[in-house]
Order: sequence, then structure tokens, then C-alpha cells
Amino acid sequence: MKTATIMQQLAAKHPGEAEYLEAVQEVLESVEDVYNQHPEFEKARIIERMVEPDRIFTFRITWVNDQGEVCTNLGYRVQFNSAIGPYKGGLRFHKAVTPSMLKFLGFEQTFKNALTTLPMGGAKGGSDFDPVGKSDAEIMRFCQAFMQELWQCIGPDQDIPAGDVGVGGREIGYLYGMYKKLARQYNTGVLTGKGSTWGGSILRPEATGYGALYFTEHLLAQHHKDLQGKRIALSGFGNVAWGAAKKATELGAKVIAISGPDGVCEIPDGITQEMIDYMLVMRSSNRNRVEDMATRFPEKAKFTAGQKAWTVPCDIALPCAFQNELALEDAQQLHSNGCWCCCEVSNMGCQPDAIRYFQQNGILFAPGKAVNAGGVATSGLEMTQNAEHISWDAEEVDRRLHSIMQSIHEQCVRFGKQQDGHIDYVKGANIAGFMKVAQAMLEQGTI
Ligand code: 2IT
Repeated sequence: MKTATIMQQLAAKHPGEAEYLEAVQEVLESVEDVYNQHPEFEKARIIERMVEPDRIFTFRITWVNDQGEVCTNLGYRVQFNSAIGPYKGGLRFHKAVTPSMLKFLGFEQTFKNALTTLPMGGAKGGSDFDPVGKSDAEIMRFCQAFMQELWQCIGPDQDIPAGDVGVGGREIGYLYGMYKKLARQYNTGVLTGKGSTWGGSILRPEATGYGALYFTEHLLAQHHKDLQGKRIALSGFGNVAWGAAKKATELGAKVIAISGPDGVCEIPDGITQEMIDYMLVMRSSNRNRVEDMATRFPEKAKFTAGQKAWTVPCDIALPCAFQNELALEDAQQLHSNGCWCCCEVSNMGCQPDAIRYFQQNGILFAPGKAVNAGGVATSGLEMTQNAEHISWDAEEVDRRLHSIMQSIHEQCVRFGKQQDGHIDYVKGANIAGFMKVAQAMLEQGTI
């Protein structure tokens, strides 16, 4: 196969689906050489089959806002690939959600889930519903209306959604309540990220951020470095950024900047526990403003409007917000300010030319599908606990999360080691995930 030829065909077939094409291109470039050493993959047309989702459900969601107005949104579930297990992946509620965005996320999820060592296929879903400024009652009504359509597509052995941007514990609660009412099924394993009193795994809320820091520790150790005293700049203040800030601080690093869509808060002495807790308040306020941190802690945090976290001098950059949030100019600015490591925690957080810049300038870089896989991995652990009707304590979950992140790092090293000895983590993660899914597809025949 030739990446350029396949991309040309895909671009013609799916015009305007920029994020989806970007995600596919990155994976194909990484796996091209290895793929071409396997004529059995080519004969089975594995690539052509793998780049298209198994199916996409699209539905209308109509609900009533607090003013009594009737609102309509679009909802989707993209069931991407089931070669290694039932469909698994989050739901995103964000005004910019399109089929292209969910296809890129479902595609990425397929390889990420393969890296976790757990048997999960890839999926993603969500809606163009904008949670910003919505009341709790509106969020509940929207989640209920969304589930009126989604419930027929999902099941604990079929497709298991979870949270993503705009969907946290509160939303999963409302979604699960409505699922039970409609399906009359009481198996908690149909959704993950649940509350801890009704089937949710301990540490699932923290898991994406914790896992990202465990991965970062391994990456640094591989390069004879550690986190002690290192300055970290991160973007976002959702669930993922919160877990990352908490674990980074616990491991001895200093989070010196967090950013939001409105600007950046510099925190020269490092984020405190109280400020980390406040990130959760900011997330659930649905205001979507990082300035609130500086208003609440004026002696500790200084807000600058319109700037990203990547303008603040740091050692390590952790994009934790949204796809393509870190551009080439940001990578250049980080480098000139002394940054030497970037672990992508958001899905496809760095633009392709920013990644190339990092790699060509000796900045350690690891991609989201490896770094952030601790979230879905802990969802997998939640499914196991639900299936066994038990719950593990925090030590047990943390131990398993640790060992999964270590295994993901080892897979990156094994498949990403180049002839000159340096490790290409993008290639490593893509090849490791791809080989597992490709082999499973081959063994299951032409379907
Ligand atoms: O991007 C992701 O891996 C997630 N949003 C978590 C998915 C999950 O099923 O826990």
C-alpha cells in the first residue's frame, strides 16, 4: 500500500472531513513499511477495511430548555472496529462535534484500546449540544433525550460508552438513569465512568490524568530523567487536566500554567491542592473560563487573556484539552523557552507539523493514543468489576493502571526503536496498535 494513494481515495470519498483524514494519515504513514512486509494483510485489504467505521448511527435529539423553547441537536454513535472486543469509547458533547470529529476519535480509539492489553474494540459518539452556560436541569433533559435514541445501539457486551469532552460523572448518571428506564436492563456494565456507589470504578475519574503521568515517568526514565521539580504547563481544566495536575504535583513536579479558551493562568509557585480541587468547580460550572482560577486565587494565579499555556516557559508541556490545540508556532515557542518534552494527553492534541518540529528538534514527544490510554483502560477495569459484581479498592485499580501504562510504554519502545537507537513513540504506538487489530481482523475472515 501507498499512503498517498489511499489518502487521495479517502479524501475524494469523504470531502471536508479534515480531522478524520488527519488521523488516518498519521497512522498510515507510521505503519506503511511494516504493512508492506505482510502480503497477507494486503491480500485481505486490511487497510481499506480498517479506515472505515463498521457503522454510524445518526439521530435527532429534541429537548426543551429552561425558557420553554424547543431545541434540536444532532447525535451520533460511530462503531468503528470490533476486531478485538465490543465497541468501547466515550461520548463528546461540544458545539463543534461533526461526523468527521467522531470518526477521527473512533479511529484513534481502536488503536488506543488495542494498546491497553484489554479486549475492547473502538467507538465514539456524542452530539453538537453545547453544555456551556446550560443549567443542571437542561443537562439532565438533554442527556435523557440523547439516551432515548442511543439505548438501542448499546449494551454491556456490544457497545459501552463513557465520558469525553463535555461528558463527566454527572452526565453519565443522567444517561444511565434513562437507559435503565428504557431498556429495563440493570447491568451497570453498559456505561463506564459511573458513580462509585453504583458500579463506577474507584479512580476512573482520575485515571486518564494519572495514567498520563505514569507514562511520562516511564518516558523520562527511559531517557535518564525524572519529574522531580520539573515545570509543567498544561491546557484545560476538565477531568483529564485535573487528574494530570493532581498526579504531577504528587510526583514532585510543579504545574506552573493552566489554560482555557479565554486565556492562561500562570501559577509561578505551582498549583496547590486547593486550586486543583477548584478545577472541578470550574468544570461543573459550565462557564468554560480559566480566568475564574485567578479571580478565586488572586495572589497565586495571574490571568492573561487570549494566550495559550504554551507561551509560559516550562520543561514539560501537557496538552489536555482538544484536538489540534498545539500548532507549529506553539511548538517553536515552547522550544525557544526551554521546553524539552511534550506528552500529548488530549486526543490528537498536536498538529502534524508541531509533532514533526518536536521530533526534528530533539524534543521528547509521545502521542495521545499511548499517553491517555489509562482512561479507557480503567473503563475496561470498570467493566471487569461490573461483570464480576465486585469492586476493587484504590490500590488494586492503581496497581493495574500502573502495569498497563508500563506495558504501553514497552510496546512503544519495542515497535518504535529506530536504527540509530532513538525511539519514535508515534510510530511505536501506531504500529503496536495496528498489528494487533490487523492480525485479529485477518484471523476473523472477510467480514
Ligand atoms: O478518549 C478516550 O479514551 C475517552 N474519552 C475514554 C473512553 C472510555 O471508554 O473510557
